[in-house]
Amino acid sequence: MTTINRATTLDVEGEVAVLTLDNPPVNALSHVLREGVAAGLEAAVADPAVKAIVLICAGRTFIAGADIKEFGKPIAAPTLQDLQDRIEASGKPVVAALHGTSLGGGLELALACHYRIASPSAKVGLPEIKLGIIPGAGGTQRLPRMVGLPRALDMILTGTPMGAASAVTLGIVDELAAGDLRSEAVRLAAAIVSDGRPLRRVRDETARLGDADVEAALSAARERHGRKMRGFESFEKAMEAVANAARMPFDEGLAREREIFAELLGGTQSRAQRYVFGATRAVAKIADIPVDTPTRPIGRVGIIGAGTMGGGIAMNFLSAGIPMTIVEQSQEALDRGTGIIARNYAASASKGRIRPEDVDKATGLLSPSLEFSDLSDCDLIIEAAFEEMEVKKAIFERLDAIARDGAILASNTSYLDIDAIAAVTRRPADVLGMHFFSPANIMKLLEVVRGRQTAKDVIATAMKIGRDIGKTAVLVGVCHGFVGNRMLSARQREANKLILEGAMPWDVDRVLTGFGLPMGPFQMADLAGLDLGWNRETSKGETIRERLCEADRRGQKTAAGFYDYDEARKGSPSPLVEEIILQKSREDGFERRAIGDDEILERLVYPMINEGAKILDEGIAQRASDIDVVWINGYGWPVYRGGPMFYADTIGPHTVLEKMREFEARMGEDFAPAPLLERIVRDGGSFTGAA
Ligand code: T1G
Repeated sequence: MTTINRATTLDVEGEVAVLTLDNPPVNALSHVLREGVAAGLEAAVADPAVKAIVLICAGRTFIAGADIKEFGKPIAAPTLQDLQDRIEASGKPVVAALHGTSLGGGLELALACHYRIASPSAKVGLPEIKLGIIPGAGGTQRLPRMVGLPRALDMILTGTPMGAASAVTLGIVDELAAGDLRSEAVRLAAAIVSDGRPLRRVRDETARLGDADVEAALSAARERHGRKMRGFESFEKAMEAVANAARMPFDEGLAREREIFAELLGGTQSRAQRYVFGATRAVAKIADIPVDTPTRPIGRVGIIGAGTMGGGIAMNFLSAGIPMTIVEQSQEALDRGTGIIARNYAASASKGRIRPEDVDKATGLLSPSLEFSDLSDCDLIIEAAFEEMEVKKAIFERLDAIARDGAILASNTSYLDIDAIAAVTRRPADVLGMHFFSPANIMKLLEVVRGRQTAKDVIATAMKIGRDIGKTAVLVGVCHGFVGNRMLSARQREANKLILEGAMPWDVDRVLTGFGLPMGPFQMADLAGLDLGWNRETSKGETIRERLCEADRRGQKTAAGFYDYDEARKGSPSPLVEEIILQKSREDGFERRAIGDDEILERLVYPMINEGAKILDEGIAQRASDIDVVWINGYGWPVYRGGPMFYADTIGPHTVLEKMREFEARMGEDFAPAPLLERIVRDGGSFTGAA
C-alpha cells in the first residue's frame, strides 16, 4: 500500500489500482482529498501494470459533497472539475464504489467515472439546492444525459437522494455489490478490462436528450415543485442549468452551470441556507452538558391528554417504535384522541408517506387508558393537558406520587413557568418542558425547556429522544413563551395594533407571506381557532378577536374568522370583519391611516428581532442561531432568509435600531431597543457573525 497523503492511499490488486479516500467525518472533498485523488490517479495512470482504477472511501460514506467549510474562500487546485477531467482522460476504466450517501460533488465525481457500483443501502443525490446553489461540477449536464430531463429536474430541484436500487434502475449506478463493496468493485473493474468494455463518458451520451421537450419538462417541474420553492432564487436557475443540457453542447452547458453556481454561491440566499445548515447542527451543542453525557433509557413513554397536541405528540414516538401509554379523563375523550391518531396515520398512508404495515406496527404500540396509575412504568411522561397552570400543577402532583423513580416528567406547555410546575413535585431535577409545535406529528421543532433545577442527564435525554423521533430539538430557558412564542407575542401585538391603526388583516398577512412565511398572523389565528382561551360567559367584546368569537366567527373550523372560508377552506377578506374593525377603531379613537407594506414588515419583524436580542441577553437561548432554528422549524421562517437574527445581520443591526428608536418616539416603550441591539451597533458587531 502506498500512502499518497494523509487522506489517500493507493493499493494495487492484480491489474486494479484501488484508491482509498479517508477524510472523516463524511469524506467531504476538501483540498487534501482533492490533492490525494489527483496524485493517486496520476500514479495509477502512469503505472503500466495497472489496467483499471477503483475509487472507494473509508468510513461511513462515499464523498458526501464539496467541503461546505471551504465555500466563500478561493478554491485551491486541483478543483473537482480538474479531477473529473483527469478521470475522463485517464485512458483506463475508473470505477466509483459507492456506499453511504454519495451527494453533491461526490456523486458528480462518480458520474465522471466510467462505471459505478454501489452497496444496496447506498443513496445518491444532488442536494445543492438545499444550500441555495446548484450542482457546480457537471451534475446539471451529466444527470440529464443519464436519466432524461424530467427525472434530473426532480432530483436537482428537490435535492432528495435516491436509493441504490432506483439508481440502478435509472442507469445512474451499473450494479449493486452482492458482498464486500471493495472486492466487488475490484471484480467489476477487472471484468471491464477482460471484457474490453468501452471507456464510456457520460458527457458523450445524448440519446435521452435528443428529442426532449424542454418546455414541457420545465412546466411540469414548475407544476410539481414551484409552490414549495416559492421565493428561492436557486429554483429557476437550476431549471435553466438543467434545460441547457438539452439546449447546448456539454462544455457550453458546463460553463453556464459554473456561472450560475458562482452567482448563487455569492448571494444572500445561499449564505443564509449554508448558515442554517451549520445552525441546525449547532443546536445539539450545550455549553455545560458534554455530548457524551449518559442519557436515561426510554423504553416506554406516557402522554397525559389525548387532544390534538397529545395525539400528535404520541404519533412521533409510535412512528419511532417506542411503546406509548396515553391517558385521558373520559372514555369519550380517549376515543376521540385515538381516533385522531388513527385518522392522521390513515391520511399519511393514503399519501404514501407511510406503509400500511408500518401503521399497524405503530398503532400496535399504543395503550390507551383511563387510569393515571398506568403511567407508573413509563420512563418519560409528557403532560399535554389544558394550558392552565393550576391544571398542570394538579397533574404534576399526581404524577409525583405514581411515576417511577428516575422517570422524566415533561410538560408540553407553550408558555408557562416550568419552575413553578417542578416546585409542586419532590423531584424538580426530573422535570422540564418539551414544547412541541402544532401539528405535533409534522412540525420539526421541539423546544426543550430547561428548569432551574433540571438535571443535566435529563436535558441530554430529552435532546436525544427529540432527535430520535425526528425533531430539531433546541434547548431554551424559562420565561413566558420561551423563545418562539415570546417573539411571536411581540409580532402579534403589533399585528393587532396595525389593523386598528389603518391596515386590514389581509394587508398584514399579504406582507408576511410575501416576505416568505407560509401564512400571516391572522391566517394563523384562523387556522388555530380564535376561541383558544375564549369564554362566552366572560367575553366583553374588548378585542376584535372577542367580537369575532361572539359573532361565532371562530376561525376555519366555523368557515369564518378574520376571513370567510369556502368549502375548500380558501379564505377571502370579509366585509363584515372590515366593518367590525372600523367600528372598533372608531370606538378606540384611532384616526385610521394608510400604512405602507414597509412599515407593516418593520413593525412585525423588528420587534421580534428586538425580543430575540433580549432573549440572548437573558440567556434564554444559547446562541442567535438557535433562535433562527426555532423560527425556521417552528413557524416556517423562509430558510433562504436564515432566520430573524441572521436577517437582522443582513439588513444591518443599525437599520433595526434606527427604526426601533423612531417607532419608540412615535409609539412608546413597546419599541424600546434591547441593550444587546444597542451594544452590537455601538461595537459594529452582529448577532450571528455569519451574514
Ligand atoms: N462539508 C463539510 N462538512 C460536512 C459536510 C460537507 N459537505 N456534510 C456534513 N458535514 C459535517 C457536518 O457539519 C457535521 O460536522 C458532520 O459532517 C456530520 O454531519 C460541487 C458544491 C452527509 C447526510 O449538501 O446532508 O457538493 O457538526 O451531523 O446526520 O456541486 O451531513 O460534527 O462538526 O449532518 O449523518 C453537497 C450535506 C455539498 C451534504 C450526513 N453535499 N451533508 O448526515 O451527519 S455542495 C451536501 C449532509 C457540493 C458540488 C457542490 C449530511 C450527511 P460536525 P451530520 P448525518
